[in-house]
Amino acid sequence: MTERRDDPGDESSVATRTKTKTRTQRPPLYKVLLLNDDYTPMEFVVHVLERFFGMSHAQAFEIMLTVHKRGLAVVGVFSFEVAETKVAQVMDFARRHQHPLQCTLEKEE
Ligand code: TYC
Repeated sequence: MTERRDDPGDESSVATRTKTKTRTQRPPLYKVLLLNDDYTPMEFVVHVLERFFGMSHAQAFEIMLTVHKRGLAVVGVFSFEVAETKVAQVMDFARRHQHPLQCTLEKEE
């Protein structure tokens, strides 16, 4: 006699039933970090934060001071494409004005 694994009366069919696990897939996010240096003027950094990160003057000034005092700060969290674009825009703008300002991205855990 042939054993039928899909026979509902057969105990083995219960154990082999597939459970579908639904996991919500979040797209990875990236922090954009601004780094301190000794040469970039404070007003230039404030302008960068207003121009590329849509901050108010007060907000931009506060973040600039955080970077100045602590060495770095997260200035925004974005998708990879947006984060990469922000970094490129800041680095290009700083380079064109001959300031050594550094901006980088880091994947969020
Ligand atoms: N440390 C700079 C100064 O004293 C100011 C500064 C702030 C530079 C933030 C870079 O990301 C920076 N002129």
